Amino acid sequence: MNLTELTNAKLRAWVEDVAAMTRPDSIEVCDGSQAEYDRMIQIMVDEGLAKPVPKRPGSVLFRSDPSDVARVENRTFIASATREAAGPTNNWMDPTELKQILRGLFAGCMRGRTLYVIPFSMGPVGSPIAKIGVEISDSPYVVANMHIMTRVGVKVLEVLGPEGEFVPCLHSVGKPLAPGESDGGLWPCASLDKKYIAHFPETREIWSYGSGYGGNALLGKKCLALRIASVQARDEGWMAEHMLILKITDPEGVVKFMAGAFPSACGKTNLAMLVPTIPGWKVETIGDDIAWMKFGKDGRLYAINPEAGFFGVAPGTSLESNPNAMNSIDRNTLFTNVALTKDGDVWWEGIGYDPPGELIDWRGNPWVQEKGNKHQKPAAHPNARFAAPAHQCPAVADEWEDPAGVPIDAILFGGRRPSTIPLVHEARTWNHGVFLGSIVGSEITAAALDLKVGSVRRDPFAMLPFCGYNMGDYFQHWIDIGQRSTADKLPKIFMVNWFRKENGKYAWPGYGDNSRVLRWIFEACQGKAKSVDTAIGLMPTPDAIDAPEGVSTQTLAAILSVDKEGWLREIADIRAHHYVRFGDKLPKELLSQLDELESRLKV
Ligand code: SAT
Ligand code: MN
Repeated sequence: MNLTELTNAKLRAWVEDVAAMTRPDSIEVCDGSQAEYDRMIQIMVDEGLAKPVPKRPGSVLFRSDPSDVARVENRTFIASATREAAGPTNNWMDPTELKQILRGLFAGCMRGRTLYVIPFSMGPVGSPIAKIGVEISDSPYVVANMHIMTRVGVKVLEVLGPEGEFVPCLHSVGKPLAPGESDGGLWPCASLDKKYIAHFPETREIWSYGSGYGGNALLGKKCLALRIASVQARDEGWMAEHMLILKITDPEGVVKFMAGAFPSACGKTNLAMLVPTIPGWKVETIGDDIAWMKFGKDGRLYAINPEAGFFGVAPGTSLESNPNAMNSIDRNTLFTNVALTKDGDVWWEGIGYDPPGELIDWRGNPWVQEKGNKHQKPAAHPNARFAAPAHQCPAVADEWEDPAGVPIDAILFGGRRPSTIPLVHEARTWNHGVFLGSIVGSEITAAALDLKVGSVRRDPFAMLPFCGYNMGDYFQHWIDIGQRSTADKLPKIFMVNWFRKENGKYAWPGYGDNSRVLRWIFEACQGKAKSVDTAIGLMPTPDAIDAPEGVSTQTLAAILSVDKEGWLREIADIRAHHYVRFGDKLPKELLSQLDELESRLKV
């Protein structure tokens, strides 16, 4: 499609302004067709930027620049009008100053390249919960990935119409080409100090320069669906959360929906695609990373997955850890920074089998496994990714594209906590649940970093890198949401911890056995769970959860008990190191939750 076919005047004017600034060789409006996707892949294969993976039909591999392998949090900015609006957990820059720097970088930056206009919908096209964005990018890698991760093209322009609102998302790899120059098979990007992932919350704009990778470049994901959407959600009375969404069905056919927030590397994708070890139970996937939740007329919270694909970490993914993910990526998948086998397949550490002979590693060099050499550099980058369409997941739920969303029965919070936090406990009230979300964190071991044992890196609601405004105000927003409905309709809130250790070893097997905990949560939602009231909240009775194989009754009892001393240390840490950061933005309700918890523990 070309520019003249854009009927939305605001969109057309924006594209024209950007083109005048960035000076691309040509402009293309993406229609979202399979032919367009295939053409993008072909362009990159011809350029030497993509390598076919013949063992997985329709799949290709990309090797990024070593400086461009992950999100860059110290180059990510929330440029709100004031520093206070961004809050203590975000990098703030003055919006006028930042725009000036960016205009300088964007000037002429698309020379020698095509400017792609990518209209996309976050959420099923036309859903009342969905939002439209338009990304301008000079990267065919971004176009192809956006085809998988979002809904792209003509159908989105139709919903947008001549007057509709969209979030403008401007992206460039930041590497203009001189006449006759090409990328020569090398991943284009700018040096680290020139990368900017910039958000302007008041004007709902995203400007991303210099990175081609993942959350820095696929602007619908973390930039729009979390950072900008969290601001819109605050203003409009809904929620944009870093949460998986799953559907769970009991042997009688009763269905519940659960959403869960966990920091990175805590197994969100695995939980969303879990294969239960308890007979007769079924878990199906709605989403693995982001949930948008709005109140329905019935006072319940309805969630959609705004994405259309999975952008998962490859290393560690195997038929054992996550068969549904493995079966989702056997075709039509874009791999980035994994290793390639001689016979045309991908390989990574933790795929579940040894590499079949010599590989090409993620940097493009020959690589032979040196068994027993713990210092050998990995063949796949630890943050190597797959992007696969969600509909390819064998466990995807029928409702995954329901425009109305699914009613959420339970919200789970969790992190990696070797001690203190039990396997599961239930918040007494909504505000108690908000308290639990606000203290989410992962424990740092003395061995790993030279920090005090028991010190915790807090990642409230798993939103630390993704909240587009002051985290104290975000806590308040959660409290306000609880005022908008009644306890019988609001989701019940739970904290889980799959990572308790005993004598240095994991006390709980995790993965499919987490279904045993989900069953108790399910029963709690029905008011049927065997529970005891404790100082920290409601907990399963000793016989409420069946011990999986290899877990003794004593161990299970230990991870289901209240560690009084541990919690008192936890409270002291929250007071001294966590809550103080938010100053007078900390909602008084959370401070009273902390005080009440402390006094309950001290009796
Ligand atoms: O690179 S992404 O931000 O898309 C993935 C992640 O870091 O969670
Ligand atoms: Mn994530």
